[in-house]
Amino acid sequence: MTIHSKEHLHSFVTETVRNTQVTDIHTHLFAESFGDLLLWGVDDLLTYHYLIAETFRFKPELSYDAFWAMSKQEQADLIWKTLFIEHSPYSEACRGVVTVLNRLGFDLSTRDLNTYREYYKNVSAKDYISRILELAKVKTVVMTNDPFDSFEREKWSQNHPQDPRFLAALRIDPLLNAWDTSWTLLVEQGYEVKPDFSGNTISEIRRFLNDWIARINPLYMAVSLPNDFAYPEDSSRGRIIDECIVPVAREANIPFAMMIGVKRQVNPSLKGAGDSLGKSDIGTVERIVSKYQDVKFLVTMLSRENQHELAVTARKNRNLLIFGCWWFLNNPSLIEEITRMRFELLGGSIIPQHSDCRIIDQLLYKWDHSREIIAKVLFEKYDDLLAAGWRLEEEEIQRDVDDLLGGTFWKFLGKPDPAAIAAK
Ligand code: HDL
Ligand code: ZN
Repeated sequence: MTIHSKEHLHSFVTETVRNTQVTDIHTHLFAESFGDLLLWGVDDLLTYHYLIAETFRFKPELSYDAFWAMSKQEQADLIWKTLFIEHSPYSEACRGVVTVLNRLGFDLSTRDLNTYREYYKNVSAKDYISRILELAKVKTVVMTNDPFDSFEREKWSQNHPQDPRFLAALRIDPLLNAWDTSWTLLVEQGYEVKPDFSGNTISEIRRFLNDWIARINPLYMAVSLPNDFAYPEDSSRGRIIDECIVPVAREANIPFAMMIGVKRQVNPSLKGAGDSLGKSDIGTVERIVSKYQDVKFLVTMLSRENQHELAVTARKNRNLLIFGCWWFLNNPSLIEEITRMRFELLGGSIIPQHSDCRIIDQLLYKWDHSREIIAKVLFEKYDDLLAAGWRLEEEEIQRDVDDLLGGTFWKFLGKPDPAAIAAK
């Protein structure tokens, strides 16, 4: 149907973005078969590392060791008291918890954490996963799978039937960022590698990658890289990228995802909350993606200052697909700024958002909050077209939103969207 009015346009765009199922291309979630690797429920929600960092800011007298010695429930109680009772929870990570509890139908007027906990005593992980995916309208979750994690390796070796809603991504940070120690982990797994790359090391690293690709069928290989990541670089990382990652990605026809800009453990006392960021050199992205134009690259960068140049670099390289407002950028003001800039520079050839969820409950807020912003900016862009006399059709807007929320990702992979096929 043709859209003629601003009001019709606004309601159609808003409802379409709110109701279109999404492929969440980067998360730290796991299918139920991965056991304790899957985090869910209000205590996991409250002990999210974002909230731990924010709690310490109001607790100068609290020793890090005293906090880490607490039980998860004791930590959650302290976080709830500090961030939700003693202060209003308007930071994005706090508001997210409020959104989740509200969407689950809890009575927020009581602010009684123990009442909320009661619900979780009577629900199974299996049922809860389905409830959250349905409420959040997330049809596919891409996991972060770590071949260097012995617990996760054991889970894969048990050959559980795979939940089709949870697909894999092969995460290889130790291989690229800590070769001086990770080479021993490959030896432990039966690969004849040497720290000095002598012998069959290069072919054995490729065998390691190909074995894991065969085992978990990842949609892409991924790595997070420091803000001082350089390329080309005469280093183990530079050599493994050129001689292992790129040829394996090419042969397997899967993208290499680079997540650039992390400063790991700037405050080790905060543990998982101890990472920070730094502005990176866009030249590294430019040189890698332009050198290997027959290989596909997914890239997200952590610094706000890198976003404009990343979008321009994507204009120059069709084998580069940029994604998400990652981590410290996943806040309404920055999502709006970055999404508007990307729509203006790249139209729909982007993946505007991923959730990065660690706790499955978070899908409710990370997607609710981002959908509102994507809809707001998208409406503006369509409204500009309407004002310029362009004919707008509902079917075409639905097509565009399907692409933004997963279609562009699957087309970039050169694979059909399995959830779309299953839904037919
Ligand atoms: O390296 C990554 O994938 C990051 O997303 C980190 O996991 C980070 O701790 C995080 O959870 N960001 O949201
Ligand atoms: Zn992540």
